[in-house]
Amino acid sequence: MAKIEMYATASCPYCVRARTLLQRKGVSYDEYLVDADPSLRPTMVSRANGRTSVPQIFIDDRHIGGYDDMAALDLEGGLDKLLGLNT
Ligand SMILES: N[C@@H](CCC(=O)N[C@@H](CS)C(=O)NCC(=O)O)C(=O)O
Repeated sequence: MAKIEMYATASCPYCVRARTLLQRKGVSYDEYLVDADPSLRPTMVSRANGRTSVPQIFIDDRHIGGYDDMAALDLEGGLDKLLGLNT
């Protein structure tokens, strides 16, 4: 099972979309809420190569990007492979 991490805020629309996509895939993920704990934000920005928007998503420590990046990867057929799904 891939290790999936998402930095997010509780209610941002792109975070909601990212949660929905990951839930639709049936995978579990660790979520770090940077609005609840702002001390997480510098780590997010560093790991995301300077990107400051939420969400920022990582699969097995590989930076995927935001929701749009993850959705594009899904459309290309690459997301399931990274998630370890056999479809
Ligand atoms: N294209 C990005 C857009 C993300 C985005 O605009 N997130 C907003 C919150 S919903 C944000 O973080 N805005 C503040 C910023 O860009 O620093 C994605 O798909 O994740």
